[in-house]
Amino acid sequence: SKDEVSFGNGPIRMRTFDLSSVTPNQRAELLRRPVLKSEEMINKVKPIVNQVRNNGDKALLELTAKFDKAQLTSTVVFPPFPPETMQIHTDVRKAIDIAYANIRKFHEAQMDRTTLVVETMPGVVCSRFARPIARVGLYVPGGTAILPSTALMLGVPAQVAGCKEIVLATPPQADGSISPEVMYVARLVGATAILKAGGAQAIAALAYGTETVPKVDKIFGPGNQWVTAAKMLVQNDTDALVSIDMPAGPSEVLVIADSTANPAFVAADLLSQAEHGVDSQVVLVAVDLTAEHLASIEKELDQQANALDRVDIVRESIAKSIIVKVSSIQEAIAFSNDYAPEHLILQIENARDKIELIQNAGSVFVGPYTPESCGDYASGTNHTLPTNGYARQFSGVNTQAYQKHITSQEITASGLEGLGPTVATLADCEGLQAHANAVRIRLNVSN
Ligand code: HSO
Ligand code: ZN
Repeated sequence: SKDEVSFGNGPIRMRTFDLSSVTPNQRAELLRRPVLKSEEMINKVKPIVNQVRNNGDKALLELTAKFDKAQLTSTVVFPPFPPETMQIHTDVRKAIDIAYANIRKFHEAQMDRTTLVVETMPGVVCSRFARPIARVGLYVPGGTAILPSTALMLGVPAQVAGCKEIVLATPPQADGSISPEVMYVARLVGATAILKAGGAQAIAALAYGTETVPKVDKIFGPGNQWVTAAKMLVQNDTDALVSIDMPAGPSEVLVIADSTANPAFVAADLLSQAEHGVDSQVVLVAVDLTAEHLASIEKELDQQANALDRVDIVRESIAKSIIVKVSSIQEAIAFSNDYAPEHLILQIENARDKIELIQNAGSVFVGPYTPESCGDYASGTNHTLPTNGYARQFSGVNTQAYQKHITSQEITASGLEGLGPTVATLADCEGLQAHANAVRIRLNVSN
């Protein structure tokens, strides 16, 4: 099966399948993601979430000592943040500033500033307008990499949408500090509080609030299985009254490459996703490639992988990754649409013309000079995207995810004369007399 692989010390290579010779069951197997065991995880996080919910800051401090090895006396930091907590290298600051500007530009353009006004019948005017979600929580994972980029991706749309409270949660180092790059971004995006906590305990604190942690209305951001399970749990608790951006799973890329693809570029893109974690999902769909072309991609993959600091992670994720051979672009895109990848990279001839065929993907990277890394950091698009096949029904994080829409209607006396009988008839039909009365009482007055 697709999951049975070993991680020896041999060449770092993917397993190859020819789509023309697999059975429908095998094809379904190739499209499958690792099982997330969400129910089991939700049961595991429940005690942690309840602990924070019942004991607030005390529980949060205990859990942070236990899981992050940090002995804190307080778990929240409010602005202004001390300058020494934001000291970063000049080159990094300049890079963050450029990324911020691009992300901001793209996310400002996404904001819904319109008021929709539609007269559905004479004298019956319906409208719709957006308002920011007042209080948002942004979860920036810790783990094997520090992620100021995720702080940007979650914080910029919150700032642009006009959210009043922006609480950024991230696990502290053992010394109790937060990475200065993340702190710098927190200030840039106007975070109103930093929560020094991670995992399910951070999600619980954001959902319910504590003595010091402000409660939020919606929680955004990626995370491990604990974080995801906690988000799903609190979302279903009407006492918490909180929503979430989307369910998250391990990060993914699907690259479609044809005979025009540069083997080194293809290999580099596969590896950029593979280095995220041992559970990263990496798929190469090879469109009618010669054996030599495929061999040079595999050679590049092995060579580039061995030169990476994170070679051990890559060895594991690449061993679980697959090459799928197909004979046409149509077949390739059909497979990709069924897979619904978080990231889709098109290293094919006339890539732009093929976009209209794409039905399911979080974000698309078009042509040979568009590596996923650019979207991960700085092109302007968001990198918090649906994984696990959820690109079928979810969009990535975007500015409108920080807004909600209100509808409104205004009806004139003569408008009600036109519409009222319809409403009264439907109310009678449902046996809801008071509804019908609310119309008839007005029609009687105006007559
Ligand atoms: N590729 C990740 C985002 C990221 N990459 C952050 C680098 N830093 C999301 O799938
Ligand atoms: Zn990445």
